[in-house]
Amino acid sequence: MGIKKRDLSRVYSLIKEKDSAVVLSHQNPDGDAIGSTLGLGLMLRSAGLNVQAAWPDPIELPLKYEFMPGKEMLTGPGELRFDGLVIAVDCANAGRLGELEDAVLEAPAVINIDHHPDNTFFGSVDIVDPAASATAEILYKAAGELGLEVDRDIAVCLYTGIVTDTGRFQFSNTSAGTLQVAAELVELGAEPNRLYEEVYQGDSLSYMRLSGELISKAVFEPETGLVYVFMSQEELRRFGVKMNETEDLIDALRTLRGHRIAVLFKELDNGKIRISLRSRADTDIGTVARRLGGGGHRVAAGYTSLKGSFEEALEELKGEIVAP
Ligand SMILES: [Mn+2]
Repeated sequence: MGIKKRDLSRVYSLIKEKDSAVVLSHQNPDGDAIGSTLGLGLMLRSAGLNVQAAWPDPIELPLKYEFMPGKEMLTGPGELRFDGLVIAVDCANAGRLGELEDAVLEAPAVINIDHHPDNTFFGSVDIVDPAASATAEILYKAAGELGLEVDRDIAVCLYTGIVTDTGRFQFSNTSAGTLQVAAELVELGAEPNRLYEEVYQGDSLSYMRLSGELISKAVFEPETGLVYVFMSQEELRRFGVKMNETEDLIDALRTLRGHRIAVLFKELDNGKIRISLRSRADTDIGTVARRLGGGGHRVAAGYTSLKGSFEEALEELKGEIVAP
């Protein structure tokens, strides 16, 4: 499933037609969501549109993404205007837009740009390419056809999106094409080492301590190949860490020899449990996440459990995972 030229030319016309745009992404945005939102926002702003950028509350940027260009476009939910162009990036479905969902679905023109294989095509125009490593990769490839230019700041945003969604070019979604796009972004001014220092050497000491605590209580089950840990609200409070700092926590579990699936159970502030799943290339956990009401990619997926406790959520997950 590639991107259709006809869809790109529809988006091109909409950009020409409108004088304002709101670019939105999903709750708890990761590097690709943030990089795609700000990168596309900057492209549209250079093309002369008035741009607002947002995701569901809390809108504040995680510390390690504070350096991102374009963050001045971020706007609180109450001030967003949905009468111009509305573009959702990196959102598999409208539900991922949280409290912004209704306004988006009622907007006259919604463009949905994404790379999740389970995207629900909720836009008036859908630019969806599951073969792309990141939404940022789609944006870079589509920019020319959309009449948008990529300058240094935009390259920084898009490169950050690709680096984070590919696990620094090491996950199975990294293709030769991904590396070619990354190379072009570096030529445009994205500096790999500087971005590495910002994103991957940007943890707070409290986060590092929390990470150590969680690793020390991680459980490995050789029979199922599961390695998992539960992170509670009490731990976040005790270590003084915000939820939006914990995006990479699951990666700490993935270095274990012999594991098949890494699982992080996070207690949300409303008491529900959010489950992040990562697998090695031969195990499809996207299907598991969809059966449990969530979604994602083959090797990176997630869902929010309807169970009331970690123990029940763990049993529920085990029931869906077939032993190797
Ligand atoms: Mn993404």
